[in-house]
Amino acid sequence: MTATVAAVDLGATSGRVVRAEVGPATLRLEEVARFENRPVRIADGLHWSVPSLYDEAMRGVATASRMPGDASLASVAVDSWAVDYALLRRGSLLGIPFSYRDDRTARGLELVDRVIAQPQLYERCGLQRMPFTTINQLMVDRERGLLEVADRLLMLPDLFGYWMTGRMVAERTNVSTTGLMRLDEEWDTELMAMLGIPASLLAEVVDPGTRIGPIDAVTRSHYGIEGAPDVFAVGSHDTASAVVAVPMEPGGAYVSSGTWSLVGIETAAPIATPAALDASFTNEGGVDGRTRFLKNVMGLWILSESVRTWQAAGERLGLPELLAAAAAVEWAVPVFDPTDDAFYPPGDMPARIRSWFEERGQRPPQGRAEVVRCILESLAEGYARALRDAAAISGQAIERVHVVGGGARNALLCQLTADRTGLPVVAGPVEASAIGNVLVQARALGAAPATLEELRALVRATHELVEYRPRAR
Ligand code: LFR
Repeated sequence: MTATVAAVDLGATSGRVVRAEVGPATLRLEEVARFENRPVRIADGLHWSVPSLYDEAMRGVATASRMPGDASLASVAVDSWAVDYALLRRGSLLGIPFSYRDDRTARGLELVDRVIAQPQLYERCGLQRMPFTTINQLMVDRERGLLEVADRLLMLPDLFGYWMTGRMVAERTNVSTTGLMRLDEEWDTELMAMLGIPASLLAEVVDPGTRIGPIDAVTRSHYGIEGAPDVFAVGSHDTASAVVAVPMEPGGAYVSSGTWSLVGIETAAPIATPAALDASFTNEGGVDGRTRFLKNVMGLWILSESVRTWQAAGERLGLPELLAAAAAVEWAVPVFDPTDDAFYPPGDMPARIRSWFEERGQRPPQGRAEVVRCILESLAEGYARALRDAAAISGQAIERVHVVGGGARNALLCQLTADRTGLPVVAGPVEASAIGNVLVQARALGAAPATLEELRALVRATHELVEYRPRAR
């Protein structure tokens, strides 16, 4: 038996809808819609264009439901980047959800720090200190009086689930990125009381694989969705879904490489020790109760913002040409720390890279090719350091590194990662989040194998993977 399902996978720069056929030995995907995700800047800051993203997603689902094939579309699930949320009152959206790149998060961090010190917070939620974490954002909402009017908080995939079905839930892997969930995976209502965030905002927590309900008739008829697909919760945090689709075996580590690079391993339980805190490691909830023990390393965002800056200034070379030029750089380039907060906000990355070196009395890279090479070498070195730390802190040996997501297409980055880690790198699949999304739906429908190990074996058997061997240095 196979199941036909659709994944809505929203990334910080683009979204897509994928239709898939999944069975015990089948995993076939077809992209049916792709759309840009462009944040809007208005008077009070940077927001996601949530209604247009929803509209694009629903049109894609309609296309997926109307495609020729033997089976009708059985179900749909949404995954997206983490931490961002909507506030509602009596079912209506209150304002336009903010983007995590909005600079109000700096104020939020300050407000949280006044209430609880970082080591105590880490013991509770086990998250790396990042400006965008939901609790920081909520403290700004609280200061602005918004929490007095809101009666519900929904993470963005849960908002879409609510709009499709009328049911409000809080999917567990995504909730684990809020700072409001304890390591034992219960809402941290005590912390919320300390911060002045009302616990009444919270929805019922559900696990990946939970059926939320059918897409309602009004939505189906408005968008022309055929049949009556069910909506499922999956690993609605895109990285949780991506990790499901990492074709790894014991000894495998991953780099989920897109806008961000999430570098780490899967562990049976959280590791919120002082060593993990010192190394800035995060413990996020994985599918099937696993822990994603990983570090956020800024990612290809630094490269895409650089290209954007150059193109705005009239540069004609596109990314493929810039990467080819960077691959031809045969001399050593300096490396910067890609986890530095300086690279977090949107803006002129080449200028920030230059200042990073100048402030340290070092010679910055010169010209486009060297800058691109420097970004990729710095990311690869950041991955190598994070993986060394992950192995040392967890005691889990790492023998192989899997690169999934868009970065798996970047041959130079994969090769440099092999060189700097001294480990073989296996690249692919590129669409890991969408694959993890459809696998968890198909499993809930009884069409895909039961364990994560078997799901990963299915990915290995059905996808072409590229291996990079470390070169002598
Ligand atoms: C990747 C990701 C990361 C999260 C960041 C912000 O798309 O979901 O895991 O830390 O975006 O939400």
